[in-house]
Formats: sequence, structure tokens, C-alpha cells
Amino acid sequence: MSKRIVVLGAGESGSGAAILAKEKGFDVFVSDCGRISEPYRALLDQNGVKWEDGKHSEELILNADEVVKSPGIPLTAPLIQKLQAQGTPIISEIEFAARYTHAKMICITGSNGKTTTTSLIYYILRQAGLNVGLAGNIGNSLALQVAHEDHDYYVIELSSFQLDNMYDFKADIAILLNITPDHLDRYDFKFQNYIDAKFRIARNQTKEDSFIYWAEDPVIDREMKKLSSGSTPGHPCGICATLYPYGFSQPNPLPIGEDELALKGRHNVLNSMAATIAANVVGIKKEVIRESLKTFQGVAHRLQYVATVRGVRWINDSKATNVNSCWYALESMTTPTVLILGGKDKGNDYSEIDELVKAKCHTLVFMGLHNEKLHEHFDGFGLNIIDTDNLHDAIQGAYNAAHEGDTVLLSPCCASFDLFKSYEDRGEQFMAAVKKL
Ligand code: UMA
Ligand code: ADP
Repeated sequence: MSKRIVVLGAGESGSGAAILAKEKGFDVFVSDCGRISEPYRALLDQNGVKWEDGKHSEELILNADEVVKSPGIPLTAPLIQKLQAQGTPIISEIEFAARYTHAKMICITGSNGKTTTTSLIYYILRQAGLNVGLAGNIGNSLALQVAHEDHDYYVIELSSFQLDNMYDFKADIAILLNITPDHLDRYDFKFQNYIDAKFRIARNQTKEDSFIYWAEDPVIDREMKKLSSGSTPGHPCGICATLYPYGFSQPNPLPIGEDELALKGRHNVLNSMAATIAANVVGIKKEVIRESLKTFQGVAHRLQYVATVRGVRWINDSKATNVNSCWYALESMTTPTVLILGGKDKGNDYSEIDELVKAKCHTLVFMGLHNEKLHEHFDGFGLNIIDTDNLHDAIQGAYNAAHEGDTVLLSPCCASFDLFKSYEDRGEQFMAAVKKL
């Protein structure tokens, strides 16, 4: 009898895993406690995969030999706890998919800059003519690609949620950009748990592999020192002290001047450095790297210029869903700024942006259903504070407060789910409304 694989969650990750499992001959069952969206239902049906939605039927799940869990499902979910208690292996879609490809894996994690760096590396490898796939947290299931069109290389963005359930996976090139508090609600509000999840990116690596990390990041630096001193023999991330680390710090030889980089801002210098080192390790010609760094178009919702209205520049940084990414956005502001922030707080500590808010902003527009924490933190700063609970009022407030030569920056520090479907939805609605001003 074939092994039974149960896939929990039928979004991008779960559907892909189910298709691959079916193709590999497993007895596959997919269970989603919400409603499975139409395209994923069709995909499962076309491939003859059995599924249920609107519930998790324990009698069809607890008999699994192995479970592939979608990253959005927390480890604390009662069903996951039950599976763990009975010893059923629970893995992530990336762990599962990697069993069925011999491609070289270039994996990127960090609290911020993952999507930008992943996209840039993918772009460089494409420019070099390599057969490369783009996968992971960026929105494309790795499993579906492995099932349908395997590649020689994969550039994979990994979230801490995906790393949580990866055990035997090994990245040929692992990139750790930075670690600042994020998603603490999923990590028992313990920062160290989140740090440990991020370090899993280097798990199982050997001297033949490359671990590229931002050496000046204080959290990464502290963890690396723990490892090299041997004070953490069994580091929970499972990386071994003999691995060959490739720390980078400024000044690092970028193949072109910073002013020639297509991506602007200090954070993008770091992202470009990481991408350059990875491309060098792959063996891509310097001319290709240089040209790619100059021509890469960037990714939407990341410090994206929207329009200039009556002399005021409007910038969409909707993907700034934590405090550190807003820090980098503010740092790159060169004019007086009206900052729109707020949304679903993930256990944020806003003090990280205090100095930049004082130095650069004259107005803060709070946009969220629960702005109490923002008031508590910022009201004493003596700035103009505008309280709103919808996008329309936030934009009007910012419009009225901004003077010619200013910038209005949407860089919310928070997730979007209180008022929007996603950060993309928030960014799209923001841009559409600004264009109508
Ligand atoms: N569900 C259950 N049981 C539960 C909880 C949820 O069945 O107890 C179901 C939901 O009803 C839903 C499905 O699980 O249908 C959703 O699973 P999911 O949230 O894991 O979503 P996917 O569509 O599979 O997308 C996931 C990543 N989502 C999350 O980590 C929350 C996507 O990252 C990723 O692009 C995709 O896999 C492919 O790898 C998104 C994200 O928000 C962009 N990531 C976070 C971030 O970037 O901050 C980590
Ligand atoms: P992620 O995929 O990790 O969320 P993105 O590339 O989508 O990262 O960028 C999200 C936000 O983080 C951007 O809006 C930008 O302001 C900020 N950012 C990008 N790169 C970095 C970095 N290396 N360090 C800190 N912040 C960054």
C-alpha cells in the first residue's frame, strides 16, 4: 500500500505539494479548514487529488504517514499538536519538494529584503542564460515547479514559517540578510525562537556550500560568535560549527558604484551585495552581474514611487510590514515626510524608529482599526498626529498635511489584515487613490 501523505492547507504551498505527491504515486489527501479557492480546486481536481474544505476531519488526517503543513498554519494549532503528540512527521512543502530535484538551491531569508534579493538573484541568473526557477515565500510553490518543469537552479525565498519544518533540506547557497523582531506572535513572543528559525537556513550545509550573511547585523554577529566559540554545541537551528561562513560587511567590493545601482537606498546596497556574492559563487561573469545590477527593475510595493501631486512625492512601501523595514524606508527619505503607518500589530516595538521619526517626519497618519498602541508611543513627540480607520481618510489627511517638496510615505510597520486582504491589496488601493488626487 502506498504511503499516505496528508497536506494541510490548500493555498499556493499546499496545492503544489499535493500535485507533486500525487505525481510521485502517494495516497494523497488535502484538507483545508477554510474554503479552497477556485483555481486551486480546479488544479486538485484535474490531477485527481482527493480533498475536503471547511473542516479538518481527524479520521482522514491522523492516519497520515507524513503531513505536509502549509506555512500559514501555526505549530500551536490543536490538530498539529495532536499529530506531533502521536509522532507523525510534519514537514514543509519546500522540504518535501527538495526530495525530488537535483537542482542547485539558492535560498534567501532575513526579516527584510528577502523578496528584493531573491528577485535580483533570479534576474542575474536569467540574464546569464541559466535554467532557473523562482520559488518559495515570494509566491510560487517550489513543489509545483518540481512536478511540472524542473530547473537546474532554484532561487527560493524562505520565511521562518517554512524553515520551521525543514529538517534534511540543504541549501547550496544560503543567504541570511538580517534578523530583527517579526512574527513574534508565532514564536511564543520569544525573539530567540524566531532567530533560531532563521538560522535553520544553514542547516546541513558542509564546507562545499556557502553561507552568506550580513556580518554587521548585531543579532547575526552574536549568534555566529556563539557558534565559533563552541558555547552553543547543539544550536537549535542544527547548523554545524565547521560550515564555511561567508560574512560580508561594508565596504564590500560591489562590481559597480553605489550610484549606478538600479535599486536605491542603503538597504538595497546590502541586498545588491548579497546578490553579487551569490552570483559570484555560481560563477556568473562579472559583466553580466554588473549589467544586471544596473538594469534590475525592482519589486512592486517596496519603496515604489507612485506620483507627484502638487509638488508632493507619494511613495508606496506597503510591504514594510515590520518596524525595521520602515526604519530603512525613513532612512532613505531626503525631504520632510508625512508617514502613514498602522494596521495589524505583530508585537511591534516602535522605539526603533523614534530618532528617524523625529528627524524626518512632521506628520504621522495612523491608519488602522486599533491605533491605541501608536498613540501611546508617538503622541508625546509633538508631531501633527492624524487618526484614521480607513485608507480614504488617511490619504486625505496626508494630502492636507503635506507641503510642496514633502514626501508622503506609506510604510506601515504592520500587517494589513485589519483593513485589507494583503499588503499587495493595501499597496494597490493606495496607488489607485493617490493617482486620483
Ligand atoms: N488553513 C488550514 N488550517 C489552518 C489554518 C489555515 O487549512 O489551521 C488553510 C487556509 O484556509 C488557507 C491555507 O491554509 O486556505 C493557506 O495556507 P497558507 O497561509 O500557508 O498560504 P499559502 O497560499 O500556501 O501561502 C504560503 C505562504 N503563506 C504564509 O506563510 C502565510 C506564502 O507567503 C507563500 O508565498 C506561499 O506559501 C508559497 O510558498 C505569503 C506570506 O504572507 C506571501 N508570508 C509571510 C510573510 O512574508 O511575512 C511569512
Ligand atoms: P521581505 O521579502 O523580507 O519582506 P522585501 O524585499 O519585500 O523584503 O522588502 C520589504 C521592505 O523592507 C521594503 O519595503 C524595504 O523598505 C525594506 N527592506 C528591503 N531590504 C531591506 C534590508 N536589507 N534591510 C532592511 N530593510 C529592508
